This record gives sequence, structure tokens and C-alpha cells, in this order.
Amino acid sequence: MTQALKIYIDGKWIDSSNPEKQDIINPANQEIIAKAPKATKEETEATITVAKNAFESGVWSDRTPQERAEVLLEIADKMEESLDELVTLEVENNGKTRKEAEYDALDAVSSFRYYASLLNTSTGQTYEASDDIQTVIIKEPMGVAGLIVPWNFPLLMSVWKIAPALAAGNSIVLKPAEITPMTAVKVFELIDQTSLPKGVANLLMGAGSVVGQTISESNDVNVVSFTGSTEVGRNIMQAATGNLKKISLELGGKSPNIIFADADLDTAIDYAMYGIYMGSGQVCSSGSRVLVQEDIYDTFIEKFVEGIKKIRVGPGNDENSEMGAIVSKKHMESILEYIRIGKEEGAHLACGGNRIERDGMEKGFFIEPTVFVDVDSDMRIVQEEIFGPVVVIQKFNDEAEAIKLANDTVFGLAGAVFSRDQNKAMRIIKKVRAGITWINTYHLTNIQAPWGGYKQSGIGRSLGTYGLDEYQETKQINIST
Ligand code: TAP
Repeated sequence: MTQALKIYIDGKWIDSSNPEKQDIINPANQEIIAKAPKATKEETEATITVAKNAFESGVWSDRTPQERAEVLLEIADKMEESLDELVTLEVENNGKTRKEAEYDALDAVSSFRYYASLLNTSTGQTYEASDDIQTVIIKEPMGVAGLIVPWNFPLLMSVWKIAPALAAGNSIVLKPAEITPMTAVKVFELIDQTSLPKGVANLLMGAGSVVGQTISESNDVNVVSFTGSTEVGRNIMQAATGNLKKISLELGGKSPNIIFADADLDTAIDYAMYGIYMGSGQVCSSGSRVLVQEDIYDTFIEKFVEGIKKIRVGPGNDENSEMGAIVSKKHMESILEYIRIGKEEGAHLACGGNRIERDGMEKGFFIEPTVFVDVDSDMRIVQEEIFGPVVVIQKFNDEAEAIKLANDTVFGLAGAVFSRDQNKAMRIIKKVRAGITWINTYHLTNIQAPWGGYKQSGIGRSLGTYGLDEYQETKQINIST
């Protein structure tokens, strides 16, 4: 029987008053796995009030950091016990491979543990302002945190927000993407089993234009943390002006992966493939523009295409699959449209370009790993985020041209350099206008390091102490002694 999901408000699972439901579909076979509620504007406002009341009551915000850390560790333990179920739900709902979902689930557990550990670390500052004045600087929670999550990492993006927001002592209202709520629902079921006071953590499902918009506009929400497209990020920034709430935006990218002629070619090719085909290219930091020095351009393309053709595409729950499904029919069609545009613009399709409807993938949303070469910087496929398994390869001559091409986009999320010359690699990476960068590797992420972009890739940072700061106010207390 198809599962009927409920929203979670004030510690209770309830139906929305809206009779309309969202079908939750497995993108590998189009089976309906659940029906999700579509919360209304009024329900969203009522939920924000619940979160506000919980905050003001002090049931959570007044707890000591050590007490909050203990609850975060409870959540981490519950998640660890349910790891297998979380992985299965993520594979079924998002279409990614089991290996990718396992990595996400382990990272999610570690995120709760990491923020618990930060709470157990002393962070205050004091100054001797004068002989008789001492200044103490403390961090305080902000109030209600609205957390808006995309569909590409439904579990991990939820937890990257929930863990620091709760660690800081806020109350939260989380909205997953309408099409991928399954793991968020599971996380809230687990939170419900811990000693977190009711009303502190609330889960809404529904359309971004209703639930997300209401959260962003609400004068009772003090901080909005959003991960998603640059277009919606811009909307949120405008909606937040009412009460000038703090916003944190993790947005899109078109990240350059610069390969110099002196790079270890096999390593560079492996990471260039991983850079674009992890998560079927539906990853904000994907290396979707590969820039190759002209001396090795032809050899690189030959070997890269050879490698790409060997990638095993298939359902995420098949352990042989290296690349899973595209999240939805709508998104698959958008990627195929970009492939059509690329051909029309005159780019040369070196491989891929089609939907796959064979070998058990007939009913799912699968696209061949796709490579375009001979592209120009002004082509739409070079400038716009496709968010799928489509990579463009550009040629450069020297360091100056590599930097120019790398930065020739409105985005600034990620970037990489491959070279055996460490000094050169460091010199170039410092010139790449992006927040997340790599040398001789790609996609490596750790919880301690700040995650976020320059330019139109966002504002603020997730993870690390930086991620906690996004959910905190800073206060000075001047004490006359
Ligand atoms: P979006 O369409 O921007 O959706 C993201 C979230 O915002 C969803 O929960 C969506 O709800 C909600 N939303 C839609 N309209 C809204 C509005 N007017 N006000 C408030 N919230 C609204 O992005 P997506 O398609 O889910 O994800 C793909 C994009 O996310 C890509 O551009 C990608 O680069 C970016 N992304 C960035 C990062 C980082 S870390 N920078 C990470 C992952 C993804 P519904 O979908 O339910 O309507």
C-alpha cells in the first residue's frame, strides 16, 4: 500500500487540510512510493508560531550547550541505528546509487556528532576594555530558523541545516523539496523518539511557492537557510526584506576543472569523470566545465570519452550501477533540452546525448553520460547550470587563459586544478573565484571546512564553525567591575 505521509508540528503527526496530495515517485521505475501532503499558507504560518512559542519558552534555547550536545548525540545514534532504512529511502526517492546514499547517510550522522562536539568546546571571548570594564562576547540563538532543502541531497542537505540550527539553540521549520521528502520524514520520526522538546523541530511538506515563500516572508522567522537554484535564492532574498531576516543561500554552479599538460593524466581523467557523473551530475559543485591545456587536449578527450562510455548506468539499488537515475521526468526533460540546445549551438557531441530505455531502465529516467567538445564561452551549455550528466570541454593555451575561462561565468561555487607543479596549482587555484576548491582531486568534502560560493553561487557558509555562525547572534556584554 502507498504510504500516506504527514506533516510534523508541535510533536504531532497531522494531515494537511489541503486534500491535494503530491505523488512521491521512484525515478528508477516510476512507481508511486508515497503520497505527501501539500501544506497551506495558513498551516505554514501556524507552524512558524509553534516554533516561535517553543523558542520563547526557553525549553531548548535556554538549555546549556552540553545539554543540547547530548540531544544531538541521541539523534545521531538513532540515525545510525536506522542507517540502512535511510539509505534505502534515499535510493528509492532520489534515484542515486546505494553507495552514494550510504556516503550521504554516514556524513549526516557525523554532522550531528560534529556539531555536538563543537558545543562541548569553549568559544567565548573576553577583553579587558579598561581597568574597570570587562567585555564578554557571547553567541546566542537567533529564534526560528526556516530550512529549505533541494531534491539532490534530500537527507544530507536537511541534516547540514538541522544539526547546526538546533546546536545553536534555535527552533526549526524544515521544508524538503516536494518530490523528495522521504528521508526528511524518517529523520523527524527519529527526532520524535529523542528527548528534544516538542515544538522545537517541525516538518512541513508542500510547494516551494506556498510553504517556502511563506517561511521566507514571515516576520516571525529570524533566519532562512536555503539550498537550491540561484533563481529561487534571488526570490528568497527579496522575500526576506520584510523583517530583514538573516539569509544563507547555497546556490548553483558551473564549476571549472582545469587540467594542465603536466598533470598526472590518468588521475585527472578519473576525477574529471567523478566530478561530473557523481549524483548523475545533479550536484551543485559538479565539475561541469573541464578546461584542458591544448598540448594534451586531443589525448585527454580520447581517453576521457573512452572512460565515460564504460560508466555503468542503472537503478540505484543495483550494486553494479555507478550512475543512477535523474530525479524526475521534468528534470530529465530539462537536461535533454539542454543537449538539444548544445547541438543547435554547434557544439560537437563526443558521446552520449540520449535517454536510456533498455536493460531494465525502460520505465525510469536515465540519461547517457554526455560530453560536448569544441564549445565557445558564449554558448548556453557553457554558461548555464544543466544539473545533469553533461560536461563541456574547453581548450586553453596558458595560465592566463585558464584563469580567464575559469572565471567567465556568473557562478563561483567550486573549481579544481590538476598539475604536478604544486606552486603553479596553488597560484591558479587562488585566482579561481570560488568558495570550494581542490588541487589534484575533486568532490572531497569534510565537515570541518566551510561550504559555499562566491558571486551568484550564494551567501554564507555551511559546515564547520562557519555553519554554526549562520544560526547565531553575537552579543557584547560590558561589565563594570
Ligand atoms: P529549487 O527549485 O531552487 O528548489 C529548492 C527548494 O526551494 C525546494 O524545496 C523548493 O520547493 C523551494 N522553493 C521553490 N520555490 C520557492 C520559493 N518561491 N520560495 C521559497 N522556497 C522555494 O532547486 P532544486 O531544483 O530543488 O535544486 C536544484 C538547484 O539547487 C541547482 O541549481 C543546484 O545547483 C542547487 N543546489 C545548490 C547546492 C549548494 S550547496 N550550493 C546544493 C544542492 C543544490 P519545491 O521544489 O518543493 O517547490
